[in-house]
Amino acid sequence: MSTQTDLYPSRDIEKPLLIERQDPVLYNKSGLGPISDTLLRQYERDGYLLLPEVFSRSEVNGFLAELERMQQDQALLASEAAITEPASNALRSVFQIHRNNTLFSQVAADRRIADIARFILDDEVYIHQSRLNFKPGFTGKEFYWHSDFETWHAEDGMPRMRALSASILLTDNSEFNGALMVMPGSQREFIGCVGKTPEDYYRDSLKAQTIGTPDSETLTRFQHRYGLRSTAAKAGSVLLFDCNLMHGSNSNISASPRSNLFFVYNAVSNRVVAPFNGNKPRPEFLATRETFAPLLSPEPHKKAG
Ligand code: 6CS
Ligand code: FE
Repeated sequence: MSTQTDLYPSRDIEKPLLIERQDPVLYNKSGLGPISDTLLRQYERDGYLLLPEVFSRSEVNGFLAELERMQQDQALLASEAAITEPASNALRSVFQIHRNNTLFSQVAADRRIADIARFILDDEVYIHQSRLNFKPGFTGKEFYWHSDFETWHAEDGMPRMRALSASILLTDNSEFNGALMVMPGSQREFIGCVGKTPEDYYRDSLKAQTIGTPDSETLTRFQHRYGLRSTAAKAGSVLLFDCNLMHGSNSNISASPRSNLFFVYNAVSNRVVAPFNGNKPRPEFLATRETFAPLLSPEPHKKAG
């Protein structure tokens, strides 16, 4: 167990907990960011922001070509970073694409996203986790309701809520193919979840998660309090969302894949420590620890002096 005080206890608790967030959502409130203050305040209020068509059609086509190449890459498919669906051999996710793939490592550092992450978190950033989610037509299964931070805190030792995810849509995400659903505003409360983490739980959780997901009673209260929203959008759009936003997505029984890139930006001051669930750390392909390196930022826009 980490020697740091645990502000957000979960897993090894007797009943579900509700804890008020102890950290800002928007760390830099100067209003002088790479996007408008209105959008930043919307992010602060809702815990997410959808930026339509940030990447062009031709950029997206390049990403899709790379995705298809990866699906044929036998060495990659045999590696631990490739996760298949729970009941089939269909590819569900490939992790650590910011290190294993030249094109996607460039996307991770692309200033259209990284600059916003640096501003919101008011720090230099590094990639805590990256993945390509395929959610293929017919076979792509759901992601149950969860807060990412709950897992990164308990299983990876991320101390504070000072991280955000950017999901880059490679296909149109719609109501039919399992677009992400969110509870706007839910980032302001942390739900401690009951259930001890089994060792090497990631082998199961990356296919279908149960431990670290909230109980139905608390989720019901959350849905009544915050409501549900779909984040359906066109390919090339970017969804930014806070690490503690409650979210999930349905199975894809349509014929159209829902494929997205996913990069987690964490503040360098918020590097992971020992996991708060007391288990050994998860492997590097899921959570950057040994290979920590700040993303190169050209000319820092940071505070003067
Ligand atoms: O275990 C994890 O780190 C991952 N699991 C989920 C369901 N979402 C966030 C993260 O990629
Ligand atoms: Fe998630």
